[in-house]
Amino acid sequence: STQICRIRIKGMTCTSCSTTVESALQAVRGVQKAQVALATEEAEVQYDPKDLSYNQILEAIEDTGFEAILIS
Ligand code: 9UX
Repeated sequence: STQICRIRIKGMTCTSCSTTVESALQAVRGVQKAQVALATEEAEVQYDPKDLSYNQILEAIEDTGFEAILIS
């Protein structure tokens, strides 16, 4: 199954920042698709809720050094 969450990410200032976050998300088991937009400071992540919760997605982002806040 698939869930989608949107997350605000604080502190990204360049495309290298957003690529780092996007790659980290794509490497998490259970993440099916991850897109990070620098301009809007938002990530949209598709994931299988059997594999992980949105909290683990927030943690994966914070592990890259940026603040993550769940939008929806
Ligand atoms: Mo470039 Mo983004 O050093 O932090 S990766 S600004």
